[in-house]
Amino acid sequence: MMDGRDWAKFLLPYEQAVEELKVKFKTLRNELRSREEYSPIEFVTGRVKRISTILEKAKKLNVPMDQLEKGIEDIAGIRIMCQFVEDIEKLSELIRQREDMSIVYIKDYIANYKASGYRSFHIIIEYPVQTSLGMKRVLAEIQIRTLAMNFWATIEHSLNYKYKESLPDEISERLRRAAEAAFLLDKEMSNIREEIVESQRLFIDKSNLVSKVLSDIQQLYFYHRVREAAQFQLKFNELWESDELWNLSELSAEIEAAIARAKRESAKGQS
Ligand code: 0O2
Ligand code: 0O2
Repeated sequence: MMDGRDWAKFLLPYEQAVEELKVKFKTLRNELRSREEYSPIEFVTGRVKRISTILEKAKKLNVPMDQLEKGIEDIAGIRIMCQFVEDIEKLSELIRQREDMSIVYIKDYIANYKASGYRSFHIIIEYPVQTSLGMKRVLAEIQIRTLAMNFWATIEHSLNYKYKESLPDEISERLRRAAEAAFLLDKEMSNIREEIVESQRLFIDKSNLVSKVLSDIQQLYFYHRVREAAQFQLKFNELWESDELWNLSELSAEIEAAIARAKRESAKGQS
């Protein structure tokens, strides 16, 4: 109790905020997983800053002891890990839309990464907690980062903790290079992901086209175009066996034209 403050009581609303926010973001992750089969949230952690680090930070930032609530924004801290860099934007949009917290400001350490190499997207929010004494708004920091950014930050943080300010220059330089490597890893993973999504799309397009060609051939039988239908079936079999299905759209167009001809002639015959 450095300033006669009852720290346990002071930290209570922050503890409540961290617990509630963890539950909310874990629930959001589960909800998105069941609704959309994919969630931009991989996992969520949270912590209340330790008293000693609150005091150190207050000293570093010249925050008077009676201004801690406004001056130290990360007493309550939530960390959300994502698989891909693109998820960070999606997630920050979801946070922007929420009505149970409001954004105070954003620190984009991805676009403007720190000299140390640190990358992460920080959102400072104001969050209302309902206490037995009424509603209290507390500040909280949400750090959003990829798994690679988190891997780097966790190790860099523990080295900095161990060596304090005296990290040898050579190690700092190697850490900066490691941060660059993590950044390239994220980029490569995003590229791989895009290719997977694209090949899944092509696969769906192809299987839709196969269904369409086969049902169009059936239609020709319906118009008694038996010979034509058999010829198209033969062509389809050839393409299928030689694995040249990219020619399928040409065949599909030919069959469509044959159906249109058959329809015209059948209409003429009826009139
Ligand atoms: P699950 O089902 O394991 O994902 P609490 O103990 O209640 O105060 P919490 O959130 O349980 O708080 O613990 P903490 O330490 O704040 O958060 C750790 C959560 O993050 C745990 O999930 C870990 O499993 C998860 N986690 C940590 N590192 C990784 C990681 O590298 N990958 C993945 N996928 N998850 C990680 P839960 O909440 O126990 O649930
Ligand atoms: P903790 O709880 O130990 O993580 P400043 O430090 O003055 O530049 P400020 O006001 O502290 O800026 O806010 P900033 O920069 O947004 O940093 C808040 C938190 O971001 C830090 O909390 C870290 O968690 C993380 N962070 C920022 N820079 C780095 C970095 O270079 N390396 C790592 N590993 N993390 C960083 P604390 O205060 O360190 O506390």
